[in-house]
Amino acid sequence: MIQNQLLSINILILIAMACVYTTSDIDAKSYTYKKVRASNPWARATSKLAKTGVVYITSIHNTGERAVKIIGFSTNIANKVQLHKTVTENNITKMQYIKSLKIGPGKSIHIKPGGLHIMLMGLKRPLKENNQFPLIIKFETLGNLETMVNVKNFSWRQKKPLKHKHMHH
Ligand SMILES: [Cu+2]
Repeated sequence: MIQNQLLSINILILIAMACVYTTSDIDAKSYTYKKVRASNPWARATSKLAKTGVVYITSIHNTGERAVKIIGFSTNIANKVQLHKTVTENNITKMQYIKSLKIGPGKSIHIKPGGLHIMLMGLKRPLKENNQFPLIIKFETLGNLETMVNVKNFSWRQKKPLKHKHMHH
């Protein structure tokens, strides 16, 4: 009886350790303000002379019952920040400026490679791997969601960053 209990406690500890390991391993942080949650803001590392940079946010989720509207971004690392969409027309790929973006109640948007991106223009310093910088997401009426962006070394040639196997329990 006592042995059984000890055994189950051991298993619980193992499960708890596995959870801590997997969550810290992904290094994806979430930032919440009122009814909006931004998960995993990250930027691609740039060269020393780069004047532009790109930020992605894996998801921005609206947990509320009303639509919210993103009306802009701000950061202290660049002179200007804009939301862009990559569009291909007649074999020409262009970037389109998206002035505002609505997120319906219970819905999410994804700012990820190949679709939307947040463009940093007039970079004040290069984006170095493993560094962080602040990025504010401005919402109409709601206010500002403050996040920290992780700079990652991501090249288009390499496939998706390696992911460790997820533990099921
Ligand atoms: Cu762009």
